[in-house]
Amino acid sequence: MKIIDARVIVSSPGRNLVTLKIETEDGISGIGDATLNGRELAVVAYLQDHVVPCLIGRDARRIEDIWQYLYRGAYWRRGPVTMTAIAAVDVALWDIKAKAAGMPLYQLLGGRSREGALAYGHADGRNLEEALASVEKYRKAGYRAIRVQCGLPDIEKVYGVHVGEGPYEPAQRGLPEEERWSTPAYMRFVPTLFAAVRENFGEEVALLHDVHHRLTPNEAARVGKDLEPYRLFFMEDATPAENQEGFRLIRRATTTPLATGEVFNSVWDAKALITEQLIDYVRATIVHAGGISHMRTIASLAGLYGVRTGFHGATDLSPVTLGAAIHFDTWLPNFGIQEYMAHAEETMQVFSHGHRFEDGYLIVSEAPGHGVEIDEAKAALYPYQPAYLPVNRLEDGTVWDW
Ligand code: CS2
Ligand code: MG
Repeated sequence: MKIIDARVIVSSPGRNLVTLKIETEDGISGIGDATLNGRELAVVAYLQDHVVPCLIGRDARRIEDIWQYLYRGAYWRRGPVTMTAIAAVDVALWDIKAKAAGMPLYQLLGGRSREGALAYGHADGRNLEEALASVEKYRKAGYRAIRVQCGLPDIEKVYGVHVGEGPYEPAQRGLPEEERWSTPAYMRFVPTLFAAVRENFGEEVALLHDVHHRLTPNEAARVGKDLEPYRLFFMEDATPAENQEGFRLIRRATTTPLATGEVFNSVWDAKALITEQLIDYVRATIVHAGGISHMRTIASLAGLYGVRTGFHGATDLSPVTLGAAIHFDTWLPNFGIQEYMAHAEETMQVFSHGHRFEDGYLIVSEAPGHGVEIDEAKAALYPYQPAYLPVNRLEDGTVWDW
């Protein structure tokens, strides 16, 4: 089954998205997501200049050999650009193999382990009143798990709080915007937020929160302790996780479940966190961590240590990643939870899929492959426009983690 063509499709339906399409001599094609928010063109160049020329003529059935060729053969291994490019190839090849076998991807991985993947939605508000109203909206929509993010008094823009209509989109056209942050204001407010949510919505709904890398390990320990009475499903990205050992300090201080890893791109980023059981959920995801093949490595290691997956699922991961993730979630024994942000209407003009949200769960597509397709003609209607994530600063101007 020779690869006869591989092309990179850059499109901006609602936001910049990059898709790799691989075609074989048998007439079967597959697609993979290659989107790296704010650095899209770096992955486009890596694929077009250094990967695609090496793919033509190879056997599309040799997924593992091609993965090893692109990983070990690059010499300069790991990193978000390299591993996103490898992921796009990997997912497209798994899509092709499943289509050739005439089965949905989850069957090829090992079959169903659950009826549906527990999903969490994003409730948010500029203030406590708006945040509570947003939680109510998600409860009425049938979500069993809800992430809650809220603005802070006197802070203009806070991660996870959208302004205006349409889904939350942190990347803004043009050069990076700068935002201001106050850790003390945040640490004072966040227990109040979850006390109010529990008071209004009771103990049953699973609550999640994304700290978004902004605390030191000791500050994270404090917030984890302060949130214990509200029994979160997980507290995410409490501190920048390149300092894996920093989580030892948090773990010693609090029983609030911890999740991290959406910025990870290989198993090596999570090895200590998993083997020392410093986290409860690993958030690395298919598009940025080397595809389905490498995510199986990460998820299998996690499973040995009681760590479950909690795939990152923001709208800057294309519908292709969401589709592939739901297949992976449906199969994986140590699945935890799937982040689910609805993509913009424009995005869904370009991509089609067969999965659905039902009673708080994501139900996988039964179509052969991962079930997601791209309409290249419609994709061409949305040209790329530079857009960047914000840069964060403390109130004294110090650059901080966004
Ligand atoms: C966030 C993301 O969904 C999440 O948990 O951390 O929205 C993240 O900010 C974006 O994916 C960055 O591109
Ligand atoms: Mg996050």
